[in-house]
Amino acid sequence: MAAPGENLRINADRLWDTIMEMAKIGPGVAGGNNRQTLTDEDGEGRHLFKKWCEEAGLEMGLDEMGTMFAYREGADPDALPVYVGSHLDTQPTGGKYDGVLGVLGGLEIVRTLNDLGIRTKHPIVVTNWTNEEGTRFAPAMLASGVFAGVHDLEWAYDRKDAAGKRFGDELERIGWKGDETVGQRKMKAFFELHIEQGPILEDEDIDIGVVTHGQGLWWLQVTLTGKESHTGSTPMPKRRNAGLGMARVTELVHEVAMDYQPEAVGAIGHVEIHPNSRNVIPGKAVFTIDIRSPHEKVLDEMRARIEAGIATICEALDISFEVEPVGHFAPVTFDKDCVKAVRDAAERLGYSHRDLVSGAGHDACWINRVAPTAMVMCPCVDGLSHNEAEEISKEWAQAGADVLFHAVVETAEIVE
Ligand code: HGY
Ligand code: MN
Ligand code: MN
Repeated sequence: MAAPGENLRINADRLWDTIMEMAKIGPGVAGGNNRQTLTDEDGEGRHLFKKWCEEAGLEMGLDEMGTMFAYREGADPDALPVYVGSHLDTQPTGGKYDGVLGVLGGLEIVRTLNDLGIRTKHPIVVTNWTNEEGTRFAPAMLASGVFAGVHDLEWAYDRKDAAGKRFGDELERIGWKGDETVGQRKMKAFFELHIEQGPILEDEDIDIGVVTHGQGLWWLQVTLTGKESHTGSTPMPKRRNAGLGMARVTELVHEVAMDYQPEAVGAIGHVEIHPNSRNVIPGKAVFTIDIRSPHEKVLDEMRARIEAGIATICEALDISFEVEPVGHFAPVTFDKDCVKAVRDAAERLGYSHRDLVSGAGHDACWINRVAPTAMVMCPCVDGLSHNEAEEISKEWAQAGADVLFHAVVETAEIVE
């Protein structure tokens, strides 16, 4: 396949302005975004993305999970399309670039091809996957998981948020439930551009992460049940303190992850304490453990050690426990040819690059099961993400989008 000329580049100013325009929807309180999945703000962001896609001559498809597929014709309509995208939903205290850079980077590819009057043999489809974050409705990467056959559609519709609202009902409420069967689309390849969400590229002053693998993950929801009682008049030996249990499990998760350094991480991010009153000993604690590693064996060992530790902690405190896996994916190895297209593009364009294992999960991790897939990463300031202070430079966005452009266009094959 003829590679695009090294002078073929995207329009960095237009990409940057488009990202800043999207950032106005669902603003956070500290400069980032709160555009959680299936909220009115998510719906508003979808409408804006659809408007831009239609202005670029794309035809919008929508599946039963609300995933958006903006289709650009190819010279050969029977050729399998090349898909490119990520997600527009954010964390409650999210940044402007997590996910958004990958969706709007895909749109910028189309806009640039339109500017240059370039046709490709294979159609190109810019994609916005519903509920990548999993913060309002667990698990993460929900729609791409249904698309890849990992989750059943009805099971996904039944996921509930903290207020007890169903995913399926909320998708209907915001008016973004499509008719297309999830997963029917066949892809020649899928590419995703994403900020690194870690410090490696910036620390090493490298422009591009060529993502060869993604680490695996377990999300374990733990419910500890003790007994509510007065914080003043209940003698210490008689307490059944679920809050203390949660604190000890939090320390346990950290210690276990530290035993497998540098190839493991672990923390507790979501916590609900009941009744959460200043002078009541917590009778119940519900929280989610997030452990990750590039190695399946490490991941499983960590899980086993943590579950055994929870039993020991609860016995000592006379509290009961339940552990429910609410999210999991095995470590991912991305497609060698797609990874090579990314690496060759960075080389051709003169961007410094290095192979990288993704610390975060991405829709690409599931789509890799049903199509040849690879990811492009760019640095982010201090490696910070899932924080409103998340920041990248326009140059980093340009480097990432240029490499994405070349990888996608080379795979879609330019028609002279
Ligand atoms: O959890 C993750 O890794 C992703 O940000 N949803
Ligand atoms: Mn993301
Ligand atoms: Mn994220």
